[in-house]
Amino acid sequence: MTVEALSPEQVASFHRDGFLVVEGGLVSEPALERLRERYELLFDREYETGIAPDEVNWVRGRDPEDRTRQLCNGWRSDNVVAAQVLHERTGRLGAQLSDWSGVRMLQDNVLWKPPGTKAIGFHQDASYAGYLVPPVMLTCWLSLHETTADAGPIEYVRGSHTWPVTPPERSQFHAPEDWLAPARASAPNGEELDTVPVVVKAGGGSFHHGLCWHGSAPNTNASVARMALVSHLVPADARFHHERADLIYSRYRKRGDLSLDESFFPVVWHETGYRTPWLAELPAID
Ligand SMILES: O=C(O)CCC(=O)C(=O)O
Repeated sequence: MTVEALSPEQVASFHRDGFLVVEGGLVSEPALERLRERYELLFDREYETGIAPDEVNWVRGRDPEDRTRQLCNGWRSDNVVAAQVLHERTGRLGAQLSDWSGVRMLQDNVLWKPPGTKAIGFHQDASYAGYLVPPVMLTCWLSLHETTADAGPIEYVRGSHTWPVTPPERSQFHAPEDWLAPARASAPNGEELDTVPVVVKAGGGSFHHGLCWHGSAPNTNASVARMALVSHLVPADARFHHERADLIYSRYRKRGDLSLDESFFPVVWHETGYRTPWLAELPAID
């Protein structure tokens, strides 16, 4: 059974902690196996649509085996991934938590963390959103495997969504030795970090506020491969900043028009019932 709405208690706990863990039911059973198969193809650079993801941070044979395998905007390359990260359910639940009237896809992440892979440095997603107005984000993290605390699942610093935004330290993102250091350095008055690993069933996951500090420890579990699929969402009415640019994503900014084009940033859910029309062409995966 999939989760179609969140309870008032779940919404309250998201606002209190800056994240919400959902034990299961965010990905349907039939979709799980189909999605896992797509990871093999994507990291072999076999792209169903003929289009490469916007960022390819690991390629088999090119990059060290102990790195977390990561792509950004795998949905442009693969329609099954697109059907999941652009799912209406994700948008609807995201809107419930954020109080936005509509939700738009900014960017996905395809993450694969086999045993022995290193950490992802702690960061705030919204610190990467300075090229947008408003510079906010809400993230949905889906696990395609059952997770354990030692398998390097995403981890949150409880309550850190109330801390100020800190500029991103890109060199500390992939495989840092001290993955918690950026969060520790940002903690007001040297506050102890209350970290919470997301331990869920396959198909479970979490939502987090754009300012909530998070990352993941190395995968020290000998048998859990740990694949995750992430939707970074923004309000449906978000626009490009007229001046501040992102090195990669501002390539989609048109001259004389600051709107986010729905071919690249589709509206996945809106309270009016609107959803970007081409999303109806994606395969049914549930
Ligand atoms: O899955 C991970 O290791 C980290 C994911 C992440 O940073 C994110 O979802 O923003």
